[in-house]
Amino acid sequence: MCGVRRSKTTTEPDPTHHERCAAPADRLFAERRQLVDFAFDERVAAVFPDMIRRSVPGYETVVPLTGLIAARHLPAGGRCYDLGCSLGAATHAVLRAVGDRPCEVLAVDDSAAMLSRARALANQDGADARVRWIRADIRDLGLAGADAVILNYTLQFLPPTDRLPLLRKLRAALTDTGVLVLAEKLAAPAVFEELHLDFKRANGYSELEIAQKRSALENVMRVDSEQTHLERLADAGFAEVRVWFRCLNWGAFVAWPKCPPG
Ligand code: GEK
Repeated sequence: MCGVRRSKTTTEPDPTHHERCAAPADRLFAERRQLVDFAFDERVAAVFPDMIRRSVPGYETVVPLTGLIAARHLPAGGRCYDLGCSLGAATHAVLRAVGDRPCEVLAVDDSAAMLSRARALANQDGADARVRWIRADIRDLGLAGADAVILNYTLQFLPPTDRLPLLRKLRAALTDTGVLVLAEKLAAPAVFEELHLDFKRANGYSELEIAQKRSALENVMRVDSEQTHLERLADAGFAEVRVWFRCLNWGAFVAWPKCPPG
């Protein structure tokens, strides 16, 4: 890989961020309720760490590895964007992976509830001056000079027609030695969909919770296949795209604007 740096680190989840995020259990869909579209509001933000850990197979592996990938591309003084940062898990993974190296992490989310919790969590032991928490719609955000862009589990919430324009914007904002990390739920064979439901059941979600959440997400989260992602990233101008993680119907991609991996 060209223009990359090594960092001394581990693939364990960040213990401090992990502990700080000791969130109440997600019971949002446990009682029968009137169907409304899923929103990243205060109720979701309050249980988010528990919700995402019990719902997304591989999340606890993808987050620290995302930090390692980003850190390899961040020179001293480099800039990383965490788009759809929620409570800042990937941002903390990047900081952990870069150690003391100076850098700038711009953590962006359009949910006021998520961002205020992210800020509060980050400030618990004193804010890291390298992070800026920004409330914005990532489609309207001006980006430049990006050495790493993280877009984990967020593209799937944009209207499909907005996805390619966003990826083109990210490609244009990345330096030649930069990297995009993209994680998503994927359209996949029925057997993986079924196994994903088994994963949720094994993590304590009831049939009612699973069914109600699925209905709430129906108009909000639309997933693409692995092939669609690969083709769209190429269309957006990335020279090299690889799948670096797959677990059932979830996956993560790495895309390089110019320099193919070594
Ligand atoms: C993690 N990356 O923990 N602009 C800005 N933010 C948005 C937009 C938008 N247009 N649309 C959605 N979001 C995180 C997890 S969660 C994934 C990401 C999930 C934000 C939204 O507010 C939410 O915080 C995040 O994207 C998606 O690794 O909950 O499945």
